[in-house]
Amino acid sequence: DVMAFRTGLIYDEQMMNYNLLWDYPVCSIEKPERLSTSYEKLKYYGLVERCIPLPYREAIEEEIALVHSLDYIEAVKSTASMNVDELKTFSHKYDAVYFHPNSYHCAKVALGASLQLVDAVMLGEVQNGMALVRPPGHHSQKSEACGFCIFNNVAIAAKYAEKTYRTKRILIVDWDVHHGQGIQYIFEEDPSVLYFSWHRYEEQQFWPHLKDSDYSAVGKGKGVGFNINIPWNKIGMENADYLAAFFYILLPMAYEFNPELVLVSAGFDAVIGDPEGEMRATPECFAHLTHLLMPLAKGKLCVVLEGGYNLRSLSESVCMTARVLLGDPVPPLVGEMVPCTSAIESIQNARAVHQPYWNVLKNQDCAFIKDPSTIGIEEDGSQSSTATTAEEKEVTTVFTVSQGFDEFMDSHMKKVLVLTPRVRTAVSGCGEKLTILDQCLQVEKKKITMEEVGILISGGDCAELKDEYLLLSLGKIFPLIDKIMKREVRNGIAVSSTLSSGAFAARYSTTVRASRVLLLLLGETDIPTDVKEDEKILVVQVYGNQVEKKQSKYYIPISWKKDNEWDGDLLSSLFEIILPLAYGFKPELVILAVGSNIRIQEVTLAHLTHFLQVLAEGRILVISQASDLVETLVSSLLGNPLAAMSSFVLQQENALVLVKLRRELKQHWKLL
Ligand code: X5A
Ligand code: ZN
Repeated sequence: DVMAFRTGLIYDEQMMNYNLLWDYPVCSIEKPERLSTSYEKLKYYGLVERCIPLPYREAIEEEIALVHSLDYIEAVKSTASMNVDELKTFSHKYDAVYFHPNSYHCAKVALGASLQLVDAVMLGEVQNGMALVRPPGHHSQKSEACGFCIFNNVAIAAKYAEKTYRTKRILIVDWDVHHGQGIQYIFEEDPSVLYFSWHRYEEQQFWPHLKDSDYSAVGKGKGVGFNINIPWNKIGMENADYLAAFFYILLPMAYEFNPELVLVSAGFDAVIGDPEGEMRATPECFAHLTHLLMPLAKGKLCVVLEGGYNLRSLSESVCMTARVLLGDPVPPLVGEMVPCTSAIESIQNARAVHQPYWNVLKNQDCAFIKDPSTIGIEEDGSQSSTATTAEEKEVTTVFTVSQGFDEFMDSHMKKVLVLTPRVRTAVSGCGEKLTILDQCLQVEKKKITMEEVGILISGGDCAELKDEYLLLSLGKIFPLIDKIMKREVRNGIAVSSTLSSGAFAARYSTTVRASRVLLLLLGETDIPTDVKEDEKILVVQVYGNQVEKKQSKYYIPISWKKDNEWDGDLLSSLFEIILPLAYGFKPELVILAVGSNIRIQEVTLAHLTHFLQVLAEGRILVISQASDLVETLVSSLLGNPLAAMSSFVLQQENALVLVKLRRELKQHWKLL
């Protein structure tokens, strides 16, 4: 299996050889066990042996100098021969950082490891990878250590990639719970690096207490628009809040930016149990975030450790991230998926302040929210069901003190344990012999009778049943659904001459243990009324011609006003409507039915297929009306890296369709 060995892992015990030598409470949480525990957990889950071990190296001065001043480098170098008193004095010149005689060496190894990872990914030796390093980097600045950070590993990695590989656009995603102000300062005037950070802020009450961490810091000079801050003004942010930030801000902007490399400043201190963050994301949230970043930059993704101070939360989250890098299915998120009022306010304000710089935001609803108490109240004064308040969240605390954190984690991690079917992709009757089909399981078709299908759709409006092609298609589709629902295969694909087979497939799925099915149809076809009304089936139909269709809770038509080249529009609707809706609906199976005469590119369909695999533990059935799309769709189902989209625009007329739809959907659905 080619894909099993695609993820590089860098770790070296050397980076454990420094620690705090005096009493300094703000720094006591940054300890060597952060690395060893993470690595042990990776071994425990059998993930280390599935990765390609990459050798570390020490960074050289020239590389450190890509970001830091020579004076600062000299100063750090001099710490190697200091005694404890000198180290203490030196450390206290900076904010929340400590030095040890071995710090300089470890900082060079941490940076060297990050650069090795960039090399391996850029040279195609691995598809993606993770560097488990300490000290972390994102707070350190040109001439300053800060917040446990000495050299800015990720910022230097970006400069290094630009210099070595002539990379023109790099996205840095900083999902650490602290603001990587160091990275912001280094790139704030640089349009070649898009920096995204969310962070605990509490209206500047939280460390490092900077006005620069607010959403208003959008970059300067040529770099204006290329710095995205999402300040969290409340603690207790949950999975839904983080996902909302990805769907409504990061993903649309990242697609428009079209990076050639993605670097993650991967702190795991936004996870439940972390003493610094006091947030409540669960480890599998990072599986989702990782999966959502993989379509960018042709899959060139480097994850570099930053913070994370609860050893259990840290190590479980590291494992979740590594698993998804390796291509494993993404575990489901448990609990209600509703972002809180305060998170929505921050996200909305970040959208508003960035609206002038990004086309994807141009024709959307992006008003500033000045008074948080008005969120969720419609213009007519009615209360919308969108948000819970942070106070409401307090009530739904995920674990109780009496139960204890470890017990909570034990039972939680059991709940999100996902089996990986041995076979990834099954195909049935996909026509021509493509070599890529050799990597798939070929499934025999079944003979399906009119009667068997007739019971799935009631009433006499089933003229299509007389269509022998429909029965032939369903003969290919039903066995695939059986295999997917029995966990014998992860996903499947069939060619069907008729798009309406999607509706029958969805209905059939509900008879074989799929309690909820998301049916996404691309193209024009009539959907039987009882499928539209079936609350087990959420139907989203996206099509190019302007036929008005009546929307209901479980049937959502998205009809583009401008019906040519709706690639960007489709992905925008995916980020801002379909995925948020689906996360709330929690399907156990996704069916994607792709019509033959839709005006979108193959590469866009590959991206769509990747994103839909974030749902339902990757259980997806693709039905394609056109057989020439099979190769691209199968490749995406197999988890292969995706080509970049040639352009990404949300057309003005279609942005208005989304705005209107989102307003209407608010009546029935949350997370919107
Ligand atoms: C890398 C990181 C946190 C520093 C906190 C200081 N640093 N109070 O998470
Ligand atoms: Zn942090």
